Amino acid sequence: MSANKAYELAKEIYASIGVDTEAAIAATEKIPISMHCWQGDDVRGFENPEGDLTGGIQTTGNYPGRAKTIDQLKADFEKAASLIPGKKRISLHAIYLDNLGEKTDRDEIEPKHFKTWIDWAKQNNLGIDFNPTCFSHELSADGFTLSHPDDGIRKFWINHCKASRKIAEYIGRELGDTVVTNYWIPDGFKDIPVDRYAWRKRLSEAYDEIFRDYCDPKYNLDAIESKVFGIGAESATIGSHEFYLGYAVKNDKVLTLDAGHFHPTEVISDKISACLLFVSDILLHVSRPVRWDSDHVVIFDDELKNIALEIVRNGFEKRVHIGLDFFDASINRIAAWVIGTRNMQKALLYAALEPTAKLRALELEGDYTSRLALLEECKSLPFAAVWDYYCEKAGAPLRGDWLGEVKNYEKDVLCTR
Ligand code: RNT
Ligand code: ZN
Repeated sequence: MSANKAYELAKEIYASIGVDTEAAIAATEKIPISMHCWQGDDVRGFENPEGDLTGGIQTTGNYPGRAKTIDQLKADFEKAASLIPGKKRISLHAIYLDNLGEKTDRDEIEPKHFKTWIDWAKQNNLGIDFNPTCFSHELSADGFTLSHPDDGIRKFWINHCKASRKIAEYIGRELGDTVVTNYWIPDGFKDIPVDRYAWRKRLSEAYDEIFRDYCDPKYNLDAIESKVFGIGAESATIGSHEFYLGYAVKNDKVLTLDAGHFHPTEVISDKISACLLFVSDILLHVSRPVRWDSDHVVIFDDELKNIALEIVRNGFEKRVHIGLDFFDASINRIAAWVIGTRNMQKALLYAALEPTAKLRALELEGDYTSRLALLEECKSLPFAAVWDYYCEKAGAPLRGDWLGEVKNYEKDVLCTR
Protein backbone atom coordinates (compact mmCIF):
# COMPACT_ATOMS: atom_id res chain seq x y z
CA MET A 1 0.00 0.00 0.00
CA SER A 2 1.35 3.40 -0.97
CA ALA A 3 2.26 5.83 1.77
CA ASN A 4 0.36 8.79 0.31
CA LYS A 5 -3.02 8.50 1.94
CA ALA A 6 -1.75 8.19 5.48
CA TYR A 7 0.80 10.92 4.78
CA GLU A 8 -1.83 13.46 3.73
CA LEU A 9 -3.63 12.97 7.04
CA ALA A 10 -0.40 13.06 9.01
CA LYS A 11 0.62 16.27 7.28
CA GLU A 12 -2.62 17.91 8.45
CA ILE A 13 -2.19 16.71 12.00
CA TYR A 14 1.38 17.99 12.17
CA ALA A 15 0.34 21.29 10.57
CA SER A 16 -2.22 21.74 13.35
CA ILE A 17 0.62 21.92 15.89
CA GLY A 18 2.70 24.15 13.64
CA VAL A 19 5.00 21.51 12.13
CA ASP A 20 5.71 21.52 8.40
CA THR A 21 6.27 17.90 7.35
CA GLU A 22 7.66 18.85 3.93
CA ALA A 23 10.29 21.05 5.55
CA ALA A 24 11.13 18.25 8.00
CA ILE A 25 11.67 15.81 5.14
CA ALA A 26 13.76 18.29 3.17
CA ALA A 27 15.96 18.90 6.22
CA THR A 28 16.44 15.20 6.93
CA GLU A 29 17.34 14.36 3.34
CA LYS A 30 20.35 16.65 3.55
CA ILE A 31 22.01 15.05 6.58
CA PRO A 32 24.65 12.47 5.64
CA ILE A 33 25.19 9.37 7.71
CA SER A 34 28.59 7.78 7.66
CA MET A 35 28.09 4.02 7.53
CA HIS A 36 31.02 2.10 8.94
CA CYS A 37 32.47 -0.44 6.51
CA TRP A 38 33.43 -2.77 9.36
CA GLN A 39 29.91 -4.06 10.01
CA GLY A 40 30.27 -6.05 6.78
CA ASP A 41 33.18 -8.25 7.81
CA ASP A 42 33.44 -8.19 11.61
CA VAL A 43 36.27 -5.60 11.63
CA ARG A 44 38.71 -7.91 9.84
CA GLY A 45 39.78 -5.83 6.84
CA PHE A 46 41.85 -7.08 3.92
CA GLU A 47 45.36 -6.87 5.26
CA ASN A 48 44.91 -10.22 6.93
CA PRO A 49 41.23 -11.24 6.79
CA GLU A 50 41.84 -14.43 8.76
CA GLY A 51 43.71 -12.63 11.54
CA ASP A 52 42.34 -11.97 15.01
CA LEU A 53 40.53 -8.83 16.05
CA THR A 54 42.48 -7.36 18.98
CA GLY A 55 42.51 -4.06 20.85
CA GLY A 56 39.87 -4.82 23.45
CA ILE A 57 36.94 -4.82 21.02
CA GLN A 58 34.95 -7.88 20.06
CA THR A 59 32.56 -9.14 17.43
CA THR A 60 30.59 -12.13 18.57
CA GLY A 61 28.65 -14.53 16.37
CA ASN A 62 29.39 -16.52 13.26
CA TYR A 63 26.51 -15.79 10.94
CA PRO A 64 27.39 -17.05 7.47
CA GLY A 65 28.37 -14.84 4.55
CA ARG A 66 30.95 -12.42 5.96
CA ALA A 67 32.57 -10.39 3.18
CA LYS A 68 36.07 -11.72 2.55
CA THR A 69 37.17 -9.59 -0.39
CA ILE A 70 36.94 -5.92 -1.26
CA ASP A 71 34.49 -6.71 -4.05
CA GLN A 72 32.26 -8.68 -1.71
CA LEU A 73 32.27 -5.89 0.84
CA LYS A 74 31.46 -3.32 -1.83
CA ALA A 75 28.59 -5.44 -3.14
CA ASP A 76 27.20 -5.94 0.36
CA PHE A 77 27.49 -2.27 1.16
CA GLU A 78 25.73 -1.33 -2.07
CA LYS A 79 22.94 -3.74 -1.24
CA ALA A 80 22.51 -2.24 2.21
CA ALA A 81 22.72 1.35 0.94
CA SER A 82 20.03 0.67 -1.67
CA LEU A 83 17.60 -0.17 1.13
CA ILE A 84 18.20 2.99 3.15
CA PRO A 85 16.85 6.46 2.34
CA GLY A 86 18.96 9.61 2.59
CA LYS A 87 22.58 10.65 2.04
CA LYS A 88 25.28 8.13 2.82
CA ARG A 89 29.02 8.07 3.35
CA ILE A 90 31.30 5.13 4.01
CA SER A 91 33.78 5.11 6.85
CA LEU A 92 36.87 3.10 5.91
CA HIS A 93 39.54 1.76 8.21
CA ALA A 94 43.13 1.61 6.97
CA ILE A 95 43.06 -2.20 7.03
CA TYR A 96 40.50 -2.14 4.22
CA LEU A 97 43.27 -1.21 1.80
CA ASP A 98 43.79 -2.77 -1.58
CA ASN A 99 47.46 -3.77 -1.21
CA LEU A 100 47.77 -4.36 -4.96
CA GLY A 101 49.20 -7.79 -4.32
CA GLU A 102 52.13 -6.63 -2.20
CA LYS A 103 52.48 -6.97 1.54
CA THR A 104 52.12 -3.44 2.85
CA ASP A 105 52.68 -2.68 6.50
CA ARG A 106 50.65 -0.01 8.26
CA ASP A 107 53.38 2.60 8.02
CA GLU A 108 53.67 2.04 4.27
CA ILE A 109 50.10 2.70 3.17
CA GLU A 110 49.57 5.27 0.44
CA PRO A 111 46.71 6.89 -1.46
CA LYS A 112 47.11 4.35 -4.27
CA HIS A 113 45.92 1.63 -1.90
CA PHE A 114 42.53 3.34 -1.69
CA LYS A 115 42.11 4.22 -5.34
CA THR A 116 39.53 1.51 -6.02
CA TRP A 117 37.50 2.71 -3.03
CA ILE A 118 37.63 6.28 -4.31
CA ASP A 119 36.49 5.28 -7.81
CA TRP A 120 33.71 3.19 -6.34
CA ALA A 121 32.62 6.01 -4.01
CA LYS A 122 32.44 8.38 -6.96
CA GLN A 123 30.30 5.94 -8.94
CA ASN A 124 28.00 5.40 -6.00
CA ASN A 125 27.81 9.02 -4.92
CA LEU A 126 29.21 8.28 -1.48
CA GLY A 127 31.39 10.42 0.74
CA ILE A 128 34.31 8.72 2.49
CA ASP A 129 35.59 9.00 6.05
CA PHE A 130 38.80 7.42 7.27
CA ASN A 131 40.37 5.72 10.29
CA PRO A 132 43.94 4.66 10.98
CA THR A 133 43.89 1.11 12.37
CA CYS A 134 45.90 0.92 15.60
CA PHE A 135 44.91 -2.64 16.57
CA SER A 136 44.98 -6.20 15.20
CA HIS A 137 48.72 -5.98 14.54
CA GLU A 138 51.81 -7.56 16.08
CA LEU A 139 53.06 -4.15 17.23
CA SER A 140 49.88 -3.53 19.21
CA ALA A 141 49.85 -7.01 20.74
CA ASP A 142 50.89 -5.80 24.21
CA GLY A 143 48.04 -3.32 24.28
CA PHE A 144 49.89 -0.08 23.52
CA THR A 145 50.44 1.99 20.38
CA LEU A 146 50.79 5.78 20.41
CA SER A 147 51.61 5.86 24.12
CA HIS A 148 54.09 2.96 23.92
CA PRO A 149 57.31 3.54 25.89
CA ASP A 150 59.35 1.91 23.14
CA ASP A 151 60.39 4.68 20.75
CA GLY A 152 60.41 2.39 17.73
CA ILE A 153 56.94 1.02 18.30
CA ARG A 154 55.49 4.42 19.11
CA LYS A 155 57.09 5.86 15.99
CA PHE A 156 55.63 3.06 13.89
CA TRP A 157 52.11 4.01 14.99
CA ILE A 158 52.79 7.72 14.59
CA ASN A 159 53.89 7.01 11.04
CA HIS A 160 50.78 4.94 10.41
CA CYS A 161 48.58 7.80 11.60
CA LYS A 162 50.51 10.31 9.50
CA ALA A 163 50.16 8.08 6.44
CA SER A 164 46.43 7.73 7.13
CA ARG A 165 46.03 11.48 7.39
CA LYS A 166 47.73 11.98 4.02
CA ILE A 167 45.46 9.38 2.45
CA ALA A 168 42.41 11.08 3.94
CA GLU A 169 43.44 14.46 2.56
CA TYR A 170 44.02 12.86 -0.83
CA ILE A 171 40.57 11.24 -0.75
CA GLY A 172 39.02 14.58 0.20
CA ARG A 173 40.72 16.29 -2.72
CA GLU A 174 39.66 13.56 -5.12
CA LEU A 175 36.05 13.72 -3.99
CA GLY A 176 35.97 17.50 -3.52
CA ASP A 177 34.68 16.85 -0.02
CA THR A 178 35.78 16.85 3.61
CA VAL A 179 36.90 13.51 5.01
CA VAL A 180 36.68 13.08 8.77
CA THR A 181 39.60 10.98 10.01
CA ASN A 182 39.04 9.33 13.36
CA TYR A 183 41.90 8.33 15.63
CA TRP A 184 41.11 5.66 18.16
CA ILE A 185 43.77 3.65 19.97
CA PRO A 186 43.30 0.75 22.39
CA ASP A 187 46.05 1.79 24.83
CA GLY A 188 45.23 0.86 28.39
CA PHE A 189 46.18 -1.23 31.39
CA LYS A 190 44.60 -4.43 32.62
CA ASP A 191 45.86 -3.69 36.09
CA ILE A 192 46.50 -0.54 38.07
CA PRO A 193 49.36 1.57 36.66
CA VAL A 194 51.54 3.85 38.75
CA ASP A 195 52.48 6.50 36.21
CA ARG A 196 49.37 7.45 34.30
CA TYR A 197 50.79 10.89 33.63
CA ALA A 198 53.81 9.58 31.73
CA TRP A 199 51.70 7.42 29.40
CA ARG A 200 49.29 10.25 28.74
CA LYS A 201 52.11 12.71 28.15
CA ARG A 202 53.62 10.41 25.55
CA LEU A 203 50.24 10.08 23.89
CA SER A 204 49.76 13.83 23.79
CA GLU A 205 53.20 14.31 22.25
CA ALA A 206 52.52 11.57 19.72
CA TYR A 207 49.42 13.43 18.55
CA ASP A 208 51.38 16.67 18.35
CA GLU A 209 53.70 14.93 15.96
CA ILE A 210 50.91 13.35 13.93
CA PHE A 211 49.18 16.71 13.47
CA ARG A 212 52.34 18.79 12.99
CA ASP A 213 52.26 18.94 9.18
CA TYR A 214 49.68 21.17 7.55
CA CYS A 215 46.63 19.37 6.26
CA ASP A 216 43.93 21.28 4.36
CA PRO A 217 40.81 21.36 6.56
CA LYS A 218 38.73 21.64 3.41
CA TYR A 219 39.68 18.04 2.68
CA ASN A 220 40.43 16.48 6.04
CA LEU A 221 39.34 17.02 9.62
CA ASP A 222 41.00 15.10 12.45
CA ALA A 223 38.78 13.60 15.13
CA ILE A 224 39.95 11.95 18.35
CA GLU A 225 37.99 9.28 20.21
CA SER A 226 38.05 8.55 23.92
CA LYS A 227 36.97 5.44 25.74
CA VAL A 228 36.22 4.35 29.29
CA PHE A 229 37.70 0.86 29.08
CA GLY A 230 38.32 -2.06 26.75
CA ILE A 231 38.42 -5.82 27.25
CA GLY A 232 41.75 -6.61 28.86
CA ALA A 233 42.37 -2.96 29.64
CA GLU A 234 39.93 -2.42 32.48
CA SER A 235 42.02 -0.45 34.97
CA ALA A 236 43.17 2.57 33.01
CA THR A 237 42.55 3.94 29.54
CA ILE A 238 45.29 6.30 28.38
CA GLY A 239 42.99 8.13 25.96
CA SER A 240 40.23 8.91 28.43
CA HIS A 241 37.44 11.46 27.92
CA GLU A 242 39.23 14.20 29.84
CA PHE A 243 42.38 13.55 27.85
CA TYR A 244 40.68 13.94 24.50
CA LEU A 245 38.33 16.74 25.46
CA GLY A 246 41.34 18.68 26.71
CA TYR A 247 43.39 17.87 23.64
CA ALA A 248 40.58 18.78 21.25
CA VAL A 249 39.89 22.12 22.95
CA LYS A 250 43.53 23.08 23.12
CA ASN A 251 44.41 21.97 19.61
CA ASP A 252 41.18 22.62 17.75
CA LYS A 253 40.40 19.01 16.90
CA VAL A 254 37.10 17.31 16.30
CA LEU A 255 35.94 15.41 19.36
CA THR A 256 34.51 11.94 18.81
CA LEU A 257 31.74 10.78 21.13
CA ASP A 258 31.03 7.07 20.95
CA ALA A 259 27.77 6.07 22.64
CA GLY A 260 29.44 3.02 24.17
CA HIS A 261 32.48 4.77 25.60
CA PHE A 262 31.14 6.20 28.83
CA HIS A 263 29.91 4.92 32.15
CA PRO A 264 26.57 3.14 31.73
CA THR A 265 24.39 5.96 33.06
CA GLU A 266 26.11 8.64 30.99
CA VAL A 267 24.61 9.50 27.62
CA ILE A 268 26.26 11.25 24.70
CA SER A 269 23.05 13.14 23.88
CA ASP A 270 23.75 15.22 26.97
CA LYS A 271 27.36 15.86 25.99
CA ILE A 272 26.78 17.35 22.53
CA SER A 273 25.60 20.78 23.70
CA ALA A 274 28.29 21.01 26.37
CA CYS A 275 31.17 20.03 24.09
CA LEU A 276 30.05 22.21 21.19
CA LEU A 277 30.53 25.27 23.35
CA PHE A 278 34.25 24.51 23.32
CA VAL A 279 35.05 22.49 20.19
CA SER A 280 33.99 23.40 16.68
CA ASP A 281 32.88 19.94 15.55
CA ILE A 282 31.92 16.57 16.93
CA LEU A 283 32.05 13.17 15.30
CA LEU A 284 29.50 10.74 16.65
CA HIS A 285 29.98 7.02 16.82
CA VAL A 286 26.37 6.04 17.22
CA SER A 287 26.29 2.62 18.78
CA ARG A 288 24.28 0.67 21.36
CA PRO A 289 26.12 -0.44 24.44
CA VAL A 290 24.38 -3.29 26.26
CA ARG A 291 25.91 -3.34 29.76
CA TRP A 292 29.31 -2.57 28.22
CA ASP A 293 30.73 -1.30 24.91
CA SER A 294 29.11 -4.23 23.15
CA ASP A 295 28.45 -2.41 19.86
CA HIS A 296 24.97 -3.82 19.33
CA VAL A 297 22.96 -2.69 16.31
CA VAL A 298 21.42 0.72 16.85
CA ILE A 299 17.70 0.57 17.62
CA PHE A 300 15.05 3.30 17.65
CA ASP A 301 15.31 3.90 21.37
CA ASP A 302 15.09 7.03 23.50
CA GLU A 303 18.81 7.74 23.42
CA LEU A 304 18.90 7.60 19.62
CA LYS A 305 15.98 10.03 19.44
CA ASN A 306 17.66 12.27 22.00
CA ILE A 307 20.90 12.34 20.00
CA ALA A 308 18.97 13.36 16.89
CA LEU A 309 16.92 15.91 18.81
CA GLU A 310 20.06 17.57 20.19
CA ILE A 311 21.45 17.93 16.68
CA VAL A 312 18.29 19.11 14.97
CA ARG A 313 16.90 21.38 17.69
CA ASN A 314 20.10 23.38 17.72
CA GLY A 315 20.84 23.37 14.00
CA PHE A 316 24.07 21.44 14.59
CA GLU A 317 23.77 19.43 11.36
CA LYS A 318 27.03 20.83 9.98
CA ARG A 319 28.99 20.65 13.22
CA VAL A 320 28.00 17.14 14.25
CA HIS A 321 29.24 14.49 11.84
CA ILE A 322 27.12 11.39 12.26
CA GLY A 323 29.00 8.12 12.06
CA LEU A 324 27.83 4.66 13.07
CA ASP A 325 29.91 2.16 14.99
CA PHE A 326 28.44 -1.24 15.70
CA PHE A 327 29.38 -4.74 14.67
CA ASP A 328 27.15 -7.73 15.10
CA ALA A 329 28.19 -11.07 13.60
CA SER A 330 25.25 -13.00 15.04
CA ILE A 331 22.68 -11.77 12.52
CA ASN A 332 22.69 -11.06 8.80
CA ARG A 333 25.32 -8.32 8.50
CA ILE A 334 23.52 -6.45 5.74
CA ALA A 335 20.33 -6.42 7.79
CA ALA A 336 22.37 -5.04 10.69
CA TRP A 337 23.54 -2.13 8.53
CA VAL A 338 20.03 -1.50 7.20
CA ILE A 339 18.34 -1.64 10.61
CA GLY A 340 20.90 0.60 12.30
CA THR A 341 21.15 3.17 9.53
CA ARG A 342 17.42 3.34 8.86
CA ASN A 343 16.97 3.92 12.57
CA MET A 344 19.42 6.81 12.54
CA GLN A 345 17.52 8.31 9.60
CA LYS A 346 14.25 7.71 11.40
CA ALA A 347 15.51 9.47 14.50
CA LEU A 348 16.60 12.50 12.47
CA LEU A 349 13.18 12.73 10.83
CA TYR A 350 11.48 12.26 14.19
CA ALA A 351 13.53 15.14 15.55
CA ALA A 352 12.73 17.35 12.58
CA LEU A 353 9.01 16.82 13.29
CA GLU A 354 9.17 18.18 16.81
CA PRO A 355 7.38 21.47 17.54
CA THR A 356 10.59 22.76 19.09
CA ALA A 357 9.78 26.48 19.06
CA LYS A 358 6.62 25.87 21.05
CA LEU A 359 8.45 23.62 23.53
CA ARG A 360 11.21 26.18 23.98
CA ALA A 361 8.70 28.91 24.70
CA LEU A 362 7.00 26.77 27.32
CA GLU A 363 10.35 26.03 28.93
CA LEU A 364 11.29 29.71 29.07
CA GLU A 365 7.96 30.59 30.64
CA GLY A 366 8.60 27.96 33.26
CA ASP A 367 5.52 26.00 32.22
CA TYR A 368 7.10 22.61 32.69
CA THR A 369 3.70 20.96 32.98
CA SER A 370 2.84 21.88 29.41
CA ARG A 371 6.36 21.03 28.24
CA LEU A 372 6.03 17.50 29.57
CA ALA A 373 2.47 17.16 28.29
CA LEU A 374 3.42 18.23 24.76
CA LEU A 375 6.61 16.15 24.68
CA GLU A 376 4.58 13.08 25.58
CA GLU A 377 1.84 13.87 23.04
CA CYS A 378 4.53 14.16 20.35
CA LYS A 379 5.34 10.51 20.84
CA SER A 380 1.98 9.39 19.50
CA LEU A 381 1.75 11.75 16.54
CA PRO A 382 1.53 9.88 13.20
CA PHE A 383 5.29 9.85 12.70
CA ALA A 384 5.25 6.48 10.92
CA ALA A 385 3.15 7.89 8.08
CA VAL A 386 5.73 10.60 7.44
CA TRP A 387 8.59 8.09 7.64
CA ASP A 388 6.89 5.81 5.11
CA TYR A 389 6.33 8.71 2.76
CA TYR A 390 9.96 9.77 3.15
CA CYS A 391 11.16 6.26 2.24
CA GLU A 392 8.85 6.07 -0.75
CA LYS A 393 9.95 9.45 -2.01
CA ALA A 394 13.60 8.43 -1.65
CA GLY A 395 13.03 5.20 -3.57
CA ALA A 396 13.84 3.11 -0.50
CA PRO A 397 11.65 0.15 0.49
CA LEU A 398 8.55 0.84 2.54
CA ARG A 399 8.29 -0.49 6.09
CA GLY A 400 9.69 -4.03 6.34
CA ASP A 401 9.80 -4.61 2.59
CA TRP A 402 13.60 -4.42 2.62
CA LEU A 403 13.84 -7.66 4.58
CA GLY A 404 12.72 -9.84 1.68
CA GLU A 405 15.50 -8.35 -0.44
CA VAL A 406 18.08 -9.08 2.21
CA LYS A 407 16.82 -12.65 2.55
CA ASN A 408 17.04 -13.17 -1.21
CA TYR A 409 20.55 -11.74 -1.25
CA GLU A 410 21.47 -14.06 1.58
CA LYS A 411 20.22 -17.06 -0.37
CA ASP A 412 21.68 -16.05 -3.74
CA VAL A 413 24.95 -14.43 -2.68
CA LEU A 414 25.95 -14.79 0.98
CA CYS A 415 25.25 -18.51 1.25
CA THR A 416 27.34 -19.27 -1.82
CA ARG A 417 30.49 -17.74 -0.30
C1 RNT B 1 36.54 1.03 19.73
C2 RNT B 1 36.11 2.27 19.03
C3 RNT B 1 36.47 2.38 17.58
C4 RNT B 1 36.24 1.10 16.81
C5 RNT B 1 36.34 1.24 15.32
C6 RNT B 1 36.47 -0.09 14.65
O1 RNT B 1 36.02 0.90 20.98
O2 RNT B 1 34.74 2.47 19.20
O3 RNT B 1 35.82 3.45 17.02
O4 RNT B 1 34.99 0.54 17.12
O5 RNT B 1 37.32 2.11 14.98
ZN1 ZN C 1 33.88 4.09 18.13
